Amino acid sequence: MEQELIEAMAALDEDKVLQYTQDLLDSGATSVQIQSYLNAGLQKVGKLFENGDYFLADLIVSGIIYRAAMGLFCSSMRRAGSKSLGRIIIGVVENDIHDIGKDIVCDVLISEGFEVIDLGIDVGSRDFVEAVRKHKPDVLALSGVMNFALQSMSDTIKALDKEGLRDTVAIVVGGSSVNNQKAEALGADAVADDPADTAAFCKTVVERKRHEE
Ligand code: B12
Repeated sequence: MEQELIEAMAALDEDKVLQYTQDLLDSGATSVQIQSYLNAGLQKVGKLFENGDYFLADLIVSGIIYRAAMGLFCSSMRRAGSKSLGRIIIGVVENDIHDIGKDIVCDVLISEGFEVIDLGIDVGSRDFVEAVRKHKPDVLALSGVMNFALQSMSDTIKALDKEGLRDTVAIVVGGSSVNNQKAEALGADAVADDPADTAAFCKTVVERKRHEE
């Protein structure tokens, strides 16, 4: 059924994507597994777009279908009531509007018990700086998918440095624009492509801070 889900996502067949996602959930597949199949389908959509077989409208539809499928299991991840583990600010960096990955990271962090302040998409360095100054988060999470997102991430980290705020917050970067090497060059504290890794990093930061207090 995995391959069928990948192909249905690539073919932008919403009914089938929802049906296979539900079938996989019923048969005990984890949300992480299902996400990996949906992502593989999106990789194919990206390739079809690159080759000129798909157009912008198809990318838009792929995003809508992906979110609909995620809706089948993400809502159950939300956790209410318990005390916040720590505060995270997250946003998609300037000029980039791809927010599906960022939203998955948000859902996982919230389900793990963090307070998440989501600044949304196309967030400029000045807005990140103001948000860090105002909310004093434990972690700032920067998301970027486009190649040029690296420049926006770099601008944001430099702006925090200039304002004397860089050392007040741990920075994790993610999204398909970054890897370990690029994150190091940016001056980020960590890179993660897996939302669970992000949550683990945030927990380490918060525990270390509590220890030092
Ligand atoms: C859906 C989609 C769109 C949708 C986005 C809808 C939305 N609301 O997000 C729309 C239609 C808006 C869109 C627009 C464009 N897109 Co587009 N899009 C895609 C597509 C098909 C899927 C992206 C996606 O959502 N992937 C799934 C998510 C779950 O993956 P993810 O973002 O990487 O997130 C995961 C991890 O990276 C990580 N993560 C993400 N964020 C963070 C943050 C932190 C802190 C951490 C720790 C982890 C983390 O966790 C997530 C879960 O595992 C990709 C193709 C592809 N295969 O990636 C092209 C793609 C990204 N798009 C592309 C392009 C070119 C464009 C446009 C320029 C098209 C155009 N001509 O206008 C515009 C750009 C608009 C802009 N300025 O941003 C190119 C990018 C090329 C590049 N690398 O620079 C791609 C690769 C397609 C291609 N092969 O050509 N797109």
